[in-house]
Amino acid sequence: SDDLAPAVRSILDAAAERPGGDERVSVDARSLSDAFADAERDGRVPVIAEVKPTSPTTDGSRDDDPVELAEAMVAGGAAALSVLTEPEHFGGSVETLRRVRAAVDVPVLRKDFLVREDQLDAVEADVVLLIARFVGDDLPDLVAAARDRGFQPLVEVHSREELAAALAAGADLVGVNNRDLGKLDVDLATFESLAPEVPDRVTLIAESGISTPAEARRMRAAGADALLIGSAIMDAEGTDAAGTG
Ligand code: IGP
Repeated sequence: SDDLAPAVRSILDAAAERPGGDERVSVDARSLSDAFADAERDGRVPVIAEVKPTSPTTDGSRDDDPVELAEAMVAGGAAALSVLTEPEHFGGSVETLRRVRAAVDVPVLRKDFLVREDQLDAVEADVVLLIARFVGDDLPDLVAAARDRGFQPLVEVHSREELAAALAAGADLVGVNNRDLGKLDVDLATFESLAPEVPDRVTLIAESGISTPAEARRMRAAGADALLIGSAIMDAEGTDAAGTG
């Protein structure tokens, strides 16, 4: 029914088949909002730096050690990390996330296309991503299931309707993805148009397409509490995590 780029459609089809964990996890999560507050106090823009070995919009794959990259990102000032765990299209794995989380002390987001509650149990993380467009009416249940396990759920939206669904589901951590998963194109105006609709009590993250200090400033000026940056930091090999503002 949903009009998705073929790459995204095949990611989702594979995600629906992916098994969950055998045992229910119970996480002692590192607080994302504390990490953001610490960064602000030190005069750093709160950045979630993403370890993304490859993606449907990237040429080729990087073979840098993800743990070394993650450590460099934290040393460079990243307030938190995001680790892709989707195996087929992003080169991720839950094992990589486990190793990264053991190596750093900042909160780590599990970036994946989770569509079922049991998939939350695959690995411990501090934050889990729930993409409103993909989970549809299951969003409130998945938000609750994530919290029951100790995760901080980050609900990703790209439209006014999805934002309303996220708020109705009780999300207090919302990410606006500037990338349209239907067409895979990026427009920073997406964040600018949705940010004014987000209540102050919600921690608001600008996701995707941020690759220059000017773009980082633009998202901050529009109300971003934090920025989720992948490709630009991967291209800089972790050296630019603190250079965004
Ligand atoms: C990072 P970028 O343009 O800085 O590499 O984007 C992140 O926002 C992007 O990887 C992302 C994503 C997602 C990936 C946002 N939402 C959902 C996979 C699934």
